Amino acid sequence: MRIVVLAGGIGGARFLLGVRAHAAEVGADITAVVNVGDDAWMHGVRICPDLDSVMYTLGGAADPERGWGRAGESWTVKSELAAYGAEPTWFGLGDKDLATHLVRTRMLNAGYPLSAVTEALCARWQPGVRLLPATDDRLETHAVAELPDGRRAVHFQEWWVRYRAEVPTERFVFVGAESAKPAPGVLDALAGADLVLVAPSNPVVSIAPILAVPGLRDALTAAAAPVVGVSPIIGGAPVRGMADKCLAVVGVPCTAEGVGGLYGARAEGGILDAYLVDSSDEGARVPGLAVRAAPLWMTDERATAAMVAAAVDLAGARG
Ligand code: FO1
Repeated sequence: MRIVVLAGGIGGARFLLGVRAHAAEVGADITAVVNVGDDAWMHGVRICPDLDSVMYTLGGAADPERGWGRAGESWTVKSELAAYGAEPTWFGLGDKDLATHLVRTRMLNAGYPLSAVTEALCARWQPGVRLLPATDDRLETHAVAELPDGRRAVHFQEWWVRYRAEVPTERFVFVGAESAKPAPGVLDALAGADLVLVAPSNPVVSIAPILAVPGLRDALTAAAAPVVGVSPIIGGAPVRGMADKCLAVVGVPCTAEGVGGLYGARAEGGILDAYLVDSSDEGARVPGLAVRAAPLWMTDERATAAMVAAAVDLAGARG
């Protein structure tokens, strides 16, 4: 069985732990198509937060509380940079994490595409799933917001980390999306999938930038496989992160139904065939979608694997 997962960072990584556990039981292989909209150049290195969160989490090296960066991290370089007044001082660049960015930057500068760089980094971490960036091209999420120095576009990382999404924000722009191409393997993975899962990631700044890659959304809607979404909102609140603030920017209610409606039913021009909501959202309805309630708290790998089994079952039931 071939499972393809569209995923962002922290929530996507936790979800993929469960997908991997479920796949081990049923003998499936997994391809994760991961968001690159968070990616940024900082201090001269290329940082890929969502790819790294997935790689470190599945490689057993992620800091469990933060969900990003490495366990047992130190911040010597960060404090030395600050001593020089080298901006951005607001970004948490860890010493161990920096090695990943240095290797990535050296390979990118040598001409390797991001997908090849990711494969090389994964040789060390052995995540147990194939990790593909949504695109090898530059696609960055920027936010148009009212900042202390006026209204302007700011990179997602600054919006998210420096301003904590607490500035009046007009919209998100996926810079470079119009000329980006799906990374090698992405379209084939979608075409050959037996099941596609949309992880409980931030629908606005993690899933939408994946779908913004020209050709990717069409490949998803044309896929023979059932497409099942997992709600990132439980009882009207995001499980973690700031999906509520992101949904407000695009005018979507912060509810399981709101996100289901944002994704939409494939039969009606959307991307999903079915949608898993938390037990507390039992009774949620999304036009054109088969909706089922199941416990969605990813408290541990077993709980998440049970979620995945429910999604697989729902996909089959739909078929
Ligand atoms: N998130 C923060 O809230 N503060 C940070 O200082 C921070 C540093 C950081 C460094 C490397 C990395 O891969 C991720 C990092 N993140 C940080 C998370 C990052 O902002 C992600 O884009 C968000 O978590 C959204 O997925």
